[in-house]
Amino acid sequence: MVMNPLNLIWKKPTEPRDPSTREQCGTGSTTRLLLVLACASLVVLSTSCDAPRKPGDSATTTWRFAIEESVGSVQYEYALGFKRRIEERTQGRVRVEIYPYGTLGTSTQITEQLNMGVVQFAMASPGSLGKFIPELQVFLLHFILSGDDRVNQRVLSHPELLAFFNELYQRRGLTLLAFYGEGEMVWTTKSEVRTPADLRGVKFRVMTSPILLSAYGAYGASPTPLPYSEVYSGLQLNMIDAQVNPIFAIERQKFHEVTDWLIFPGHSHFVTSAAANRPFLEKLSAEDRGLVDEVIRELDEEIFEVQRRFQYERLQVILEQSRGKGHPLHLCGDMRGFVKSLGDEDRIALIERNEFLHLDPVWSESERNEFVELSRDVESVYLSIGGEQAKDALDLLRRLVREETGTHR
Ligand code: 6CS
Repeated sequence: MVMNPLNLIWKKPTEPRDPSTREQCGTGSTTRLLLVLACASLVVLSTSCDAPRKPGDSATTTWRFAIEESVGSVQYEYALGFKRRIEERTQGRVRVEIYPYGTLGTSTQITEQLNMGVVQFAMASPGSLGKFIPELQVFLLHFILSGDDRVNQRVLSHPELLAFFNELYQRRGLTLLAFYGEGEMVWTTKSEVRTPADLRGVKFRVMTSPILLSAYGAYGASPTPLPYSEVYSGLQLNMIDAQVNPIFAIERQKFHEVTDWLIFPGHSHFVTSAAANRPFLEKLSAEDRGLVDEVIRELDEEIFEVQRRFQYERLQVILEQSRGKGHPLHLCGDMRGFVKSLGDEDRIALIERNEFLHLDPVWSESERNEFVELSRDVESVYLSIGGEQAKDALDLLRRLVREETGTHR
């Protein structure tokens, strides 16, 4: 294997100095050494498992799939769906091993490993991969995607969008397989937020992409990049005051235990991508390549339904847990998009039969508009730091949202 340390823009690892540099710098020299050793052993294993097969040979090949989330997450369900189908359809000739978050390092380190071929498949979210493919940060702009999840699903799986971004992935030694949504982004905070004035000075944890710093900076907050694994303790120790993630992630990571408010700004959706190591994919047989494409196509609808079910189920868990522990969460904001995205039965159960759901206050249109106005300035930041094709990416995304809004399939 060629050790080609990312033709991503790569920084020499240094010791962490402050929380804002941690994700890029890794988690300290000992951990880094352990990670390198772990990766090296994966490479050795990978070489021995992937020896060419002769007729009648029963040797199996292992494909490694790293995800940025823990067991029980949307990404885990996606990787599991991939694993089940691939193993079944190759009758065991190919084994898929899933590496949940924490087993191979931070999101940035997972991307490095994908680029080097240590893992063959991985999830790569714009919030972290956007540092290396700046155009991807278009998905981090607020009030850009539709409030309707089905529209977003059609946009994210649109062949034109995939072809546009795949070119950018390919330049980085990766192949883009799919984009998909993981749900509306929700804030958990320690105090009530109704207008940007309430965010002044709030240490708001964001993923590491520069545009997120601008987006939350524009609202008056003090954005603080931190790896996912450090968010809970950061909130607990008051190093940060707030964070943003979809409902299922808040429940999985238990952020609701260390915050008091659950706020629905209705401003963005969590978008991620499934990607493969480019040379690995190019060397696959036509049969296996076709199989990967077939499975990825099937997962588009399956993962949409999974994330939709998780929205309701996990919000219910959060509400019950916070009530049961005598730590009732306050809810506020604008839940229209969130509610619209639920399945019919879940919507009725959430709104009509839910004794725990009290959205108070509901943001007024003018309160919400204050955020909309401030987010406009971030667009020009994106155009200046979003890479050579930032404008093309933004125009394309806007056009597809417009077109798909009028389409019913
Ligand atoms: O906030 C984060 O860092 C993470 N959030 C989700 C929902 N997925 C992966 C990502 O690293």
